[in-house]
Amino acid sequence: LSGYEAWLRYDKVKDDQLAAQYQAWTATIAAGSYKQASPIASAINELQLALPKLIGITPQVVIEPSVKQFLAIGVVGSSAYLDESLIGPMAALSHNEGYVLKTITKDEQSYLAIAGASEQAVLYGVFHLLRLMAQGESIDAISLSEQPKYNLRMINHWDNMDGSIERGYAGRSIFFNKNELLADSPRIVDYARLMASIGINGMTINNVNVHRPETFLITEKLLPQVAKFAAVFRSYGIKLFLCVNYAATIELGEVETADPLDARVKEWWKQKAKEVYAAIPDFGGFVVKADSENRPGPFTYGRDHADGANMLGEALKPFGGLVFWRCFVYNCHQDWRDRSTDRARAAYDHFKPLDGRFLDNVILQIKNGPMDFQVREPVSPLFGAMPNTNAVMEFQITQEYTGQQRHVCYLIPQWKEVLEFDTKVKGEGSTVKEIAAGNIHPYTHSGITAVTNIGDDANWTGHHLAQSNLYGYGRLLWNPDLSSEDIAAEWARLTFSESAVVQQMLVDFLMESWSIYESYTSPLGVGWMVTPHYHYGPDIDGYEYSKWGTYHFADHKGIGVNRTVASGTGYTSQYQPDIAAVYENLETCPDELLLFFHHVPYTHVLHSGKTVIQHIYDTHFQGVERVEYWISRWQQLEGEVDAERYNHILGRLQHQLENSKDWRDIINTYFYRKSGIADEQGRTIY
Ligand code: BDP
Repeated sequence: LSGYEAWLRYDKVKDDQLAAQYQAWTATIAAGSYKQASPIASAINELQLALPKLIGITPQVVIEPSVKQFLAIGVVGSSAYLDESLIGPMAALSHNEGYVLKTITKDEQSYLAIAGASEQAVLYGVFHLLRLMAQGESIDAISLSEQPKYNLRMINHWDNMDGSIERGYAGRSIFFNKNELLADSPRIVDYARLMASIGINGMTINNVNVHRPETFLITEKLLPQVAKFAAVFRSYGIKLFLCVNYAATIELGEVETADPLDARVKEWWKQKAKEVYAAIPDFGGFVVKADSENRPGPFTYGRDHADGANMLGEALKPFGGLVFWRCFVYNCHQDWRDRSTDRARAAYDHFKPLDGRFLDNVILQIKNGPMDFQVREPVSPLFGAMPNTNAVMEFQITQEYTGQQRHVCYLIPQWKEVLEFDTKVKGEGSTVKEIAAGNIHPYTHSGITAVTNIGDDANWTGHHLAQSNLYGYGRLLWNPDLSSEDIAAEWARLTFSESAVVQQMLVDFLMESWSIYESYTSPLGVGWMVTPHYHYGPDIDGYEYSKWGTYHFADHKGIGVNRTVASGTGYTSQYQPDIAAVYENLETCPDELLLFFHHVPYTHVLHSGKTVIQHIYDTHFQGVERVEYWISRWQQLEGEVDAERYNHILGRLQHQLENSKDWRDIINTYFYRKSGIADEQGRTIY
């Protein structure tokens, strides 16, 4: 199989009894009247697509069912079957995206009700039902209700209009090619289906680095085409957003300045917003990368981020639009000889003083760590530090620094660690999970966003197993209390096969994969050591003497970045005192982040009992061995998984093995030569 259907395969139900049960409930669908191209229409399409595959029937869609057993779908209260008194008082239905699945018997008729608080919620309910069926769950006597934890559940694409994707590892853009918009591509609908099935409700389609061609997306030249994407998304409950160039006024040659306090600039954006909303009445808003990595911003005019963001916020406000203002702001032109500045501090130093100055429809978009999506980083101290400013957390699904979809790296456990982190900003229990839900500070808008990992490869994500990150991302945003294992198991079942052996193998492998990748790449939280710009494969000093601020400070005595208040950059002080104390102190700093916070000799003994140098050697040898082990486990599945996917994955695993050997040998050799300390076990180091 190509993998194109991803987790919406709807494999035939093999158990006859179950199939009969599903048929009885779904052969007739009471849907009332509904509009074409609405989420309800999408829900019905999905049922019509799925049921023939799952159970070999084509359902009948009716307004008034005369049969004794059926499926009733719709917004709560929209028909007699979905009356609130029958559904019962369900808290979920007080959330606009909440839904109920319930079997009801009334006047000699039995039906399975999928009642949503909105049309979009009904669509989510239908996907839920199909997920249950695809997993072989009984749907007799069902009674469940669901609502999402986060209101903003976003996906960011880093797609360029020439069709390339910044940090894309799965082919080219599905939205753009040669500066044209692929608005009629059938792939857009399938993509919207995949996203809606995991609850995504907002999406940017273009890169945060907005150059001239993409600036035209907000002009009359391209808006009609953009509106076509928005129409597809709308029918799946997804709002379309665009990334804009902060200096679009200049880029389009319409006003010669981008000063946010200049009346002409303000007026230009107000008109622009009008124009955009005329084309797309439910347009979501703008995402902006300003004064970051050579992108223009308000600094040029001596203004700050609040001035810049609010200027756009004001323009969008009359239409209910939002501004996501990214906090990935640091000096990327620093002089490496002057290492007194610390890139990790930058976001907090720039934004914290601005708390309370941003408009209500402005949301700060904060990367999960203070650096840049490394395999291991502490949680950004900025998240939760601004009680009076809306915020979303930004994750990276695309595996820029985690193996570029050639290596397996299941990221759900990493994101869960971030979400469970207790910032203590308002005492115990101030976890990232609750802050992002707006439960700690009374945000008007909050949630989670992430840079996605798809392209036009047949299987969407390059590596088949990388689909699990996309699936898991959506599931986690709906319910962050799901375990990483459960998400992996659900995904494996839906995507691969009902074989318990296959599922178990996939779950176990996925669960270990992040740790495996970490073990043969840069050690103990220090990060980087990758080929500059490309960010794949080992290059230990690749960034060490460059302007990007990403250093490890290895010399013949030791390694690590001293970020303490006592003798380092003072970064630790950006955390609440309790947490700062844990990181500040060598005794309490967790091993996995040791080199992020401290510079230590190679002979420093970790909590694990090993020296730093021996830890480096051991993990690097083990990492490669663990890849070998998982290849042998995968090979046991030959014949259990379709040949196409089996071979594709095997090929990628072998590539991962070769590359992990490079990492092992280059890292071990480097540290052996720097330190002159031999491996206790006398293994080969070059
Ligand atoms: C870095 C990427 C770069 C992005 C930047 C960003 O290397 O391509 O433009 O993040 O988030 O991780 O803006």
